[in-house]
Amino acid sequence: MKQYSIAKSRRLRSTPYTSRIEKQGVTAYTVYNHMLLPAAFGSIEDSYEHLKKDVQVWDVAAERQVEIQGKDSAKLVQLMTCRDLSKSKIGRCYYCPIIDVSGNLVNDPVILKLAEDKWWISIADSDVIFFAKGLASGYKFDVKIIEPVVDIIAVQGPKSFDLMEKVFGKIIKELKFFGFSYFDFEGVKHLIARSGWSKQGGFEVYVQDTQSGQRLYDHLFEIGKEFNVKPGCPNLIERIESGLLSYGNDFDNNDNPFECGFDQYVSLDNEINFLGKENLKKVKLNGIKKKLMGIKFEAKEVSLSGSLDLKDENNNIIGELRSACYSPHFEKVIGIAMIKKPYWEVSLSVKAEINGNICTGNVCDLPFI
Ligand code: THG
Repeated sequence: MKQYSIAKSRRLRSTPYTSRIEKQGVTAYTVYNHMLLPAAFGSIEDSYEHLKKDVQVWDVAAERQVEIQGKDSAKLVQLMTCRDLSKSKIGRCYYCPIIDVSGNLVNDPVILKLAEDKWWISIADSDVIFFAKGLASGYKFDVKIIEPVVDIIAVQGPKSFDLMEKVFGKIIKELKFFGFSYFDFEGVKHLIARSGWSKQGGFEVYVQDTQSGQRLYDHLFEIGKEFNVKPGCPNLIERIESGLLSYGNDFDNNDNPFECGFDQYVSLDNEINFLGKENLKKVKLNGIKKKLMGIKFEAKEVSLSGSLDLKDENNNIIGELRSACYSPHFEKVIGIAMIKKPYWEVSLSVKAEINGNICTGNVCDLPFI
């Protein structure tokens, strides 16, 4: 396949770590929240094997924060998400679908409760800040909304615990999954959460002091040799096998949370008040007509640059393939697809044209592993 370079500009924002990852051999970028997000350092299969075995440091500054502060901040945050945050605690992260009036998804961020009146919405790739500002103005909320200077470094993989202990001490291993606290590096406090966009374990450092963050980035490589630390990035294979969904790829503003399997994050029957609640009640009553499922194909290679029609044996279109990769674990191509009712049977046989060849596959449940 012919390769193209990406034209940089002010509009396509760099990160504080861009010059470092370029020295380290980044080979592909994607664009996420109008910012560079590394997509490969050479072979993604090699990176996948390394991520499952050792530890990687990722420039995920493109996971931008929308900061909501002020007297009405809790009201505004709850208005945006269908997840019940009434019992949320300071020092915890919450995976929260953001929903519009129609009940469709706007984003699927991690929300951090920093104080009773201060929240960070750690967004996927859509402009949540304008949605938040529009709501705040329409509802006349007393809030301040900004995109603060926060540039996340993720440390992911089974050896991330030992690497992070070497920098921050034993205490970092006491962090619970989706908890966060503040840890010292060379006299600077950094907010660190036990989270990250892989299922191999790890941490995310929400860097606010850019210079200290850059020193931390370098330090992780200096002291990480014994753990075979390497630069990395969110890995397509690992995230599909693990069932981590991607806004804009697997689902978007034409899909609702029930269609995406987010049922456990939707609360309809209590006191909470969010934007799309009435429409989601109707969806729940009437039932959904499409849903995300997995597909396994008898193929060894795939690269998607859009969605791909899926057909049954009689050539009826049964849905669309939205993400796919070759899975070393299953030794075949696997993918995430939006499947129309009534084609939701596990092991239903499907066809798709992949790289010019008709491939056959079978529907399965998510997650794959
Ligand atoms: N970390 C931070 N910000 C982010 C992401 C991240 N913003 C963009 C994107 N990733 C948002 N999407 C997700 C999707 C899944 C998860 C986190 C962010 C995730 N899910 C866990 C799971 O599915 O097992 C836990 C969910 C839960 O609470 O049960 O981690 O990665 N800062």
